[in-house]
Amino acid sequence: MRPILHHYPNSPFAEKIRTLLGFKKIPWTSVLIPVIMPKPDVVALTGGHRRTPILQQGADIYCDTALITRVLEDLAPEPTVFPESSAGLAPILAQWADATLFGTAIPYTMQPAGFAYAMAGQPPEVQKAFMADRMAFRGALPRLRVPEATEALKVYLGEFETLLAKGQPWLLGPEASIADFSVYHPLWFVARGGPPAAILEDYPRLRAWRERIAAIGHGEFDRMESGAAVALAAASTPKPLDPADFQDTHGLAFGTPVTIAAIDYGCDPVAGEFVISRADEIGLRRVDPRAGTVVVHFPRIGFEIRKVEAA
Ligand SMILES: N[C@@H](CCC(=O)N[C@@H](CS)C(=O)NCC(=O)O)C(=O)O
Repeated sequence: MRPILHHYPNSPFAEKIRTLLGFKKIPWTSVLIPVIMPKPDVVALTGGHRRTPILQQGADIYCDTALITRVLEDLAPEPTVFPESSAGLAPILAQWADATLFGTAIPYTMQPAGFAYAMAGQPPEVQKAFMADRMAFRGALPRLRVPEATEALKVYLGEFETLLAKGQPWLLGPEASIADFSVYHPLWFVARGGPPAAILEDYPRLRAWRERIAAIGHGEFDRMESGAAVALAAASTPKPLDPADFQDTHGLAFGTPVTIAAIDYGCDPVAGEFVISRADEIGLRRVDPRAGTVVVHFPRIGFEIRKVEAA
C-alpha cells in the first residue's frame, strides 16, 4: 500500500519529504491538510500532534520528518540517504538544519516584505488568524529578529558555498545524504519568498545544488481526501508490536499510560499506551472515536514521554 503524506504545498518540512519520495521513487498518496488549526482529521489520526507533515501507513501514523525519513529508507533502501561516505555526520547536520537553519530561514523570509508577499490577496482576517495560530504554535520558543536572522543566514550560505567549492555534487561528498534534503527545504522556502529571496543570488554553487535537488521532483502520487484517510485508518490494523523489542528507558513498562509531546514547539501532548521504545523511536497506541485503534510513532530526539498519573 502506498504511504500517505498529510501536508500542504507551502510547508518546508513537507517539501523535504516530497523530495525524498521523488528521490527514492516511492509512489505515494497526497492528502492536503489545513495550514492552521483546526485540523480535525489530522488530530483524529495523531491524537493531538498537529505539526506538518505526517505519514500514514494504514493505522500507523508517523510524526516528524526525522522519523518519516527512516520509514522511507526502510521502504526503499536504495538510493540511500544515509551513505557510508557521510555516515554519522549527515544525520547530525540534518538535525542542525531542521532546527537552526529552519529557525533562521523562517523569520528571515517572513520579514515584512516577505510576509506581504506570502499573504498577497488574503483578507486581513486570514492574515490575523495565521499570525495568531503561529504565535500559539511557537509557544515560548525564542524567535530571531530580522537583522540577526539575515546576518546568520549569510554566514550559513557562505559555509554551504565553501563546502560545494570542493567540487563535490552534494554537501557532504560524492553521494546525496539526508543533510542535503534538510538543508534544502529551508532554502526552498527562502527562494520562493518574494523579495527576501534576493539573499540567495550571491552563491552560484549553492544555486546549482538547489536546482539539482529541485529537479528530483516529487515522484508519482495520487490524491485522497483527509476523511477517506481517517476511514482507511479505522478499517486497518496497526502493524504488530513486539513487547520483546521494548527497551525500558524511563522505568515505564510496556502498555503504561503516557503522553508524548514535542519539546520545542507545537507541543500538544498525545495520550495512549506506551508500546514502542527503541533507540531512535518511541510510540503509543490509542483508540480514536473516528480513526479506531492507531499507533502513533515519534522519533526519540525532540520528544518527551510523561507517565499519566491515575486520577
Ligand atoms: N521537527 C518537525 C518540524 C515540523 C514543522 O515545524 N512543521 C511546520 C510546517 S513546515 C508546522 O508544523 N507548522 C504548523 C502547522 O503546519 O500547523 C519535523 O521534522 O517534522
